[in-house]
Amino acid sequence: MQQITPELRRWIVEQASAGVRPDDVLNAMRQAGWQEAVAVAAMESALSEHLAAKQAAAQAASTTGAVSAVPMLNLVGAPRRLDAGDRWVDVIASLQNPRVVVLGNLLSETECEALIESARPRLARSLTVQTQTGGEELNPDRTSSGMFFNRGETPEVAALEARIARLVNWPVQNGEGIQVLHYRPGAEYKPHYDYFDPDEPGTPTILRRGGQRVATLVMYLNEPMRGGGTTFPDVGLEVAPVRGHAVFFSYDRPHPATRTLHGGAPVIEGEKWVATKWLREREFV
Ligand code: PD2
Ligand code: ZN
Repeated sequence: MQQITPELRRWIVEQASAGVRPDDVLNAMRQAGWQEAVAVAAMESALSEHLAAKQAAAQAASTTGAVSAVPMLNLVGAPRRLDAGDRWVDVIASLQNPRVVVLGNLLSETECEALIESARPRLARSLTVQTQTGGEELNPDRTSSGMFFNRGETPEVAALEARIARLVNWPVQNGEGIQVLHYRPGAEYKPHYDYFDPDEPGTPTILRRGGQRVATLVMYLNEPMRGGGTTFPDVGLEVAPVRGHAVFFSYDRPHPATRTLHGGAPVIEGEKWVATKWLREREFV
C-alpha cells in the first residue's frame, strides 16, 4: 500500500487553493502513479485538515477581536499635503507602529473658534464609558469637561466630518459624534486605550452601536501656553497641541500590542480645547 506523504498533502492543498477542480487533481495523481483509493483518501484528509486549520485561525482572529480593515490616510508617495475635499491638509509626521499621523491645517482658526463657542455653553464634567455596565461614569483620571455634538448637527460639523471621512478613507456613518473637551490648568486625561476592553462585561452592549473603535482623531482647537500635549507612553512620543493641527491613530485590535496607549498631559499654563472623533468598525447608530 502506498503512503500519503506530507509533500503529497501540501501539493493537494496548493492545487485546491489555486482553484484546480477535485477531479483534475485526482487524475493528475493517478497519472503520477498513485492508486485510486490512496489518491481519494489523501485528497479527503489533506483538504479536511486544511479546512480545520483555516477555521481555527479565523476563530483565533475573532476571539482577539482583530478587524480586517481600519481607517487609513493615503501616504503612498510621501505627499506633503493631502486633499481632504474642501481643504488641503499638511502631513507633519508619521509613525508606523503604533500607526500615528500628525496633521496640520485640518481646521481653520475660524472653525476652531466656532467649535469652542458652540461647545462652551454645553460643557459638563467629562464622563467615560463604563465598560463594567456599558453606562457612563465620572472618571478621576479624566479631569476635563466636555460635550458631544450629534453627527451632522450643524453645517460646520457636517463639513468637518466629511473632510475627516475623506482624509482617513472611512465612512461618515462609522463615526461617533464629535466630542469637544476643555481642560483647565492641572486637568489631564491619564493614559488609556480608546478601544473597549473585550474582557469587561459591559463591552458587548457598547459594541452593538457599531462595533469596536478602530481609530481616533484628536483635533487641537487652541494652544495652551505650557503642557497639554497628547502622549504615547509606549513609544515616548508627545504631540504638541497646535491650533488647527490633529493627531490620528488607529488600532486593528482591542489589545495593548497595538501600542496605542495615550493620554492628555496635564495643562500647566493656559487652557486646552480639543475635539475628538472616534471611528467605529461599522455604522454608529
Ligand atoms: O485631549 C487629549 O489630548 C486626549 C488625549 C487622550 C484626548 C483623548 N485621549 C480622547 O479624547 O480620547
Ligand atoms: Zn483617548
